[in-house]
Amino acid sequence: SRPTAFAAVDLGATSGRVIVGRVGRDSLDLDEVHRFDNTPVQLPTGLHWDILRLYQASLEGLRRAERKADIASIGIDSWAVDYGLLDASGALLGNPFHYRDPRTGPFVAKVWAQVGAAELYRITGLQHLPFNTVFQLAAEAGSARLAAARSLLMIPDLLTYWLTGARGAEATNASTTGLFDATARAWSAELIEGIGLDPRLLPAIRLPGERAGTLLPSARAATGLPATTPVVAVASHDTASAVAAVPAADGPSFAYISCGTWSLVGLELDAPVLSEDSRAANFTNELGIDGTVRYLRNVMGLWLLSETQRTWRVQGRDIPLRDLLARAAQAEPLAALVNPDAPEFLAPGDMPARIAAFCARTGQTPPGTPGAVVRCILESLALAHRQTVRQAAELAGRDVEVIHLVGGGSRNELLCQLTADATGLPVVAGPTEATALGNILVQARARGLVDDRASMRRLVAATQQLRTYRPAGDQRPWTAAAARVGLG
Ligand code: LRH
Repeated sequence: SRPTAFAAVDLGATSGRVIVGRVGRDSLDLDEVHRFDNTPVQLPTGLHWDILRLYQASLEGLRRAERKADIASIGIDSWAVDYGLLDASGALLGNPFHYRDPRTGPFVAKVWAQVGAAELYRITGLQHLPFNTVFQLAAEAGSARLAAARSLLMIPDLLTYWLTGARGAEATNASTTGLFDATARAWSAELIEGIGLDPRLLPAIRLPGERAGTLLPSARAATGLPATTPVVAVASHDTASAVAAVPAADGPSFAYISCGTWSLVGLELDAPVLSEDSRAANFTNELGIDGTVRYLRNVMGLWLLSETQRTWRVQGRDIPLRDLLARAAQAEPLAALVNPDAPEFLAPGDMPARIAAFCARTGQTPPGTPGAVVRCILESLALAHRQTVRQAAELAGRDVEVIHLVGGGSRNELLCQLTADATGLPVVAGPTEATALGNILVQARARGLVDDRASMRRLVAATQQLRTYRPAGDQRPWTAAAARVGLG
């Protein structure tokens, strides 16, 4: 029989894409029909997403998808934690904030005074990040916008609402808010009321695979797709979609690194780990498909490199990535290192200067050439990968035999090799478009074309290009380097 085509709208922090995925019994092909930049806008109120532009580009992508294939359904995923607020008429109140906007800092203490950091973790199992939805909402408390709000929709749920008119809260993304009970797998009324929010703001939970709705006339006109085209709730948190498409075999225990703007590093578990040790190590228990737990920690990721490149470009030094990576490969190993998760690397800005300041502060000679700066970033990420995989395994009581590195970062050969070297584990790199694959496979499963998680992963492993990096060289310099920057 002929393959069935699905459309995935996948919005990342720096770019978005619309991909047509064709799923057959033994085949899985992706066809990128639209790719666009995602450029946030600095307004007097703070850093915001250009949400209408993202919606417009998604519609344009769906229009191109319609011309390419008979689209069986649509799925939408994006980054986590951010949201739009709707008023009583269903209109969007202002532009959603970008999670890198620094306004939430002072409100962390306020929430901890209301519910307590330990209690927050006991209920939500969520890692502490200053931009978690709960802190963003605390920063809005008492504002006219929040007073006028009748619904809170996470970004993919907001676009789903614009396409279909149906409101819901997809579970994997809801699990990143800090308002979701990791054990009950439902909104936590206790927390929501504890921080003074009206529980009616939060719509009913939808599970990945459930149908959200069909296209409104406005969406139909913009895309040319039939009115009956379903929008399916996928694992709408991009990281959850990526983990769903990790091409791991059933057998050996695997860790994953979903590597793009962030490196999301961890394990897939059946139940949350809510221990005090886990909280101290700041591991998160976010939801995956089929009730799985994504036990992981955020590592700053290739954001450090993309901001470095952007800074150099602004300064008139536009060095292509290929050249930078070639120079980094030749630079002196383990000469200068940073802790990529140091708070000063979170906000947009001059990363080379911040890296130099970090090195100076910690008694290291700052990297002097672009190649050395990039080497510093990639080795520091490899060390953070190593620390996080080891801690996850220890805290969850599991052995890890292989690391699957998926996402855009899997194209970075140097980073893959350094991660293998630092961890002493084989790194299976790919697929690059894991998130879109996970999005499409959940839709295919909802249609009965694939049956379970294991067969989804087998199909990815059998059809996508993967490359294995074996650890080389001596572990000892990595161990010494890790101790130097507190990543041991
Ligand atoms: C990656 C990601 C990550 C979140 C961050 C806000 O795109 O979804 O899982 O922590 O964005």
